[in-house]
Amino acid sequence: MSSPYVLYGAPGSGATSIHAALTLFGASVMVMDVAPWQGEDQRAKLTRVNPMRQVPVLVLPTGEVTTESAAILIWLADHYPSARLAPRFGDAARGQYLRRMTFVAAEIYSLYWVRDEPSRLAQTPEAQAFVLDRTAERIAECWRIMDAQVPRGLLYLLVDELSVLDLYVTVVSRWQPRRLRFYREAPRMAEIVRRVDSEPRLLEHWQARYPFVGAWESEGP
Ligand SMILES: N[C@@H](CCC(=O)N[C@@H](CS)C(=O)NCC(=O)O)C(=O)O
Repeated sequence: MSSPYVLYGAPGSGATSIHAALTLFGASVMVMDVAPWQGEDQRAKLTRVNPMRQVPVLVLPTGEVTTESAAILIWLADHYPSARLAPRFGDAARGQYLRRMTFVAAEIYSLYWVRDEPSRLAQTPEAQAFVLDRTAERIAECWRIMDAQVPRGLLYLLVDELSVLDLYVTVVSRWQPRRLRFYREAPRMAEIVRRVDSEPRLLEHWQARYPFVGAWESEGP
């Protein structure tokens, strides 16, 4: 039997979308619950595998260490072509797929470096509140722009089939400023993420790693 994937990341982190993909592939995975946003002790647990001391980190069965959520999802979808979780090279939707995966990582996910710890860029509580407010507005603008690019009536973001982009957006859209704001800003994507929330093959995974209770289907700063 081959070694399992080793996935670093606490429930609700970016690792949740990768774990969802691995679940759909039927791959075996060992999870290391590390929450680097909780402080130095947690970050120290990542130094060996990721000099950025962030999650997700995925250690492949070969021992190779991979980081960067979008790259991991793209790599995995290509590695398991029979699961059909991404347009293949040469498919019409491949360009838009790569564009949007990169957009989520670069324009939205990267803002959580400061949102998770606003003191990294702002000293006073007032300045920190300002940073949270401005980044929430920026995230809302990004979702609006992305929503306008989704053709009406599609079952999922790219075509009528689930892809890793849907898993990625479903998880990132649960973070602050959370889903109620997301639903308002991105009504087309709202229907799609709800469809992914209730994907039968993932219900157990969501329940274990990002349960449908608590704050995420609400509004936050
Ligand atoms: N560019 C990275 C960003 C990863 C990231 O920001 N992860 C968050 C958790 S969801 C984290 O580790 N935050 C702790 C920190 O930045 O110190 C990726 O796309 O994987």
